[in-house]
Amino acid sequence: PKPSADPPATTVKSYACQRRTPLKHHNTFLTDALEILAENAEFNENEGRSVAFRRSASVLKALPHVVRGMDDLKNLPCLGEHSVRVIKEILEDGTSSEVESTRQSEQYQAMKALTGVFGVGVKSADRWFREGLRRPLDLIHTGQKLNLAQQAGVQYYNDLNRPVTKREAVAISHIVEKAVNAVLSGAIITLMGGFRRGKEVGHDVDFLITHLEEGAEEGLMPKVLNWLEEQGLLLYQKTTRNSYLESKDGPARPPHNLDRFERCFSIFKLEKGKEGSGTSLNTSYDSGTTEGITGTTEQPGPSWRAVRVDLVVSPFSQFAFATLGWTGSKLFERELRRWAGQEKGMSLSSHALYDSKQRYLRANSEEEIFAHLGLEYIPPSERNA
Ligand code: 8DG
Ligand code: MN
Ligand code: MN
Repeated sequence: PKPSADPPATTVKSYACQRRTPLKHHNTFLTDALEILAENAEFNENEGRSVAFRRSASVLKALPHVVRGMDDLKNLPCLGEHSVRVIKEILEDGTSSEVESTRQSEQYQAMKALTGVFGVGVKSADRWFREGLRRPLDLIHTGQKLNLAQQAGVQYYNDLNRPVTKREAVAISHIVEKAVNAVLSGAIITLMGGFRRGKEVGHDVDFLITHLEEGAEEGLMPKVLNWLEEQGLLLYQKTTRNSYLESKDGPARPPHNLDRFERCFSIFKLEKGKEGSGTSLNTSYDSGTTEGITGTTEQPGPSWRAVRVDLVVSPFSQFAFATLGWTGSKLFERELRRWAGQEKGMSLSSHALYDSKQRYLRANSEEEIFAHLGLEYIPPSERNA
């Protein structure tokens, strides 16, 4: 057969969970812009608009080439009229006036700064913005009433807004392993979230903890936290039952399963110089002031930093679902649940999958869950939707 004149047009599937999205892609100049608009829509509590921009951006992340002209957008799914207009403007003028004015706007900047405080959501940030507050320190200066999470958020603001490196994530892994092993032998600890998808930095470190022996994981979270507390490694923690979205669109499940599934938002105290022990590399996250050998020189700053850590405990029977649910990205997760519901009449959560007849579908691996959903398996490194 003769080669055709035109290369085949790139086909992109419409759900993010049907396609491969690498961490590094070719269209950051467009996706960054669309994600500013998505973020701004979130600040205005317009979820529909925010998701539309995120879906558009995500499609461009999956393309194997740079978008150079409007022709490159032909046949692409999910690109709404508004997103197309923004893309067109950037392709023609180099920038989008809407994106630039959003970026410069007092509201966007204040909302970004205020929601950048751990424990502060859009609702509080918006109320403070309307009261004239602009920066995290304004919360202190105007004597706002803050809950414990927000107090910690303000106190450790600088550290928590400094990216966590892979090296630091590994150091935290060692601490979590030590803590878990001290209170229960044979537990399995897995790094989740962005680091599992291959990211080199993150805003936090996410862990999933389970045990091969069903039930052995019960009561583990408080014991681990006690141990960490005694060692002086915890700056803040809040444990909750993991009932994420379950009550809204989740299936009926035995209540005892829900009861023992726990999560913890925490802030760890990580000693500087502890990260990367065992290698001669000494890449410090700051201005290069960390000495290779600690204790022999005066440190100009504090000898530790604060790091956000999320811990989740799952019974082994739910481990595959929890693994899939905590790997991300957030959009990938959202699209998986949308696919399950809209295309298969199924119901997926980080605990279970139920088919259209409310029958529980067992799975021992992520691969089995994708298969139940009729999806090609996408490895974590390609879930950066
Ligand atoms: P980052 O920290 O590097 O910024 O990126 P990330 O690791 O992808 O983001 P994350 O905010 O730490 O979220 C990691 C995954 O955890 C994400 O896929 C969504 C999931 N997740 C939450 N909250 C909850 C929850 O309450 N329940 C469940 N099941 N999953 C959640 O963020
Ligand atoms: Mn994370
Ligand atoms: Mn997290």
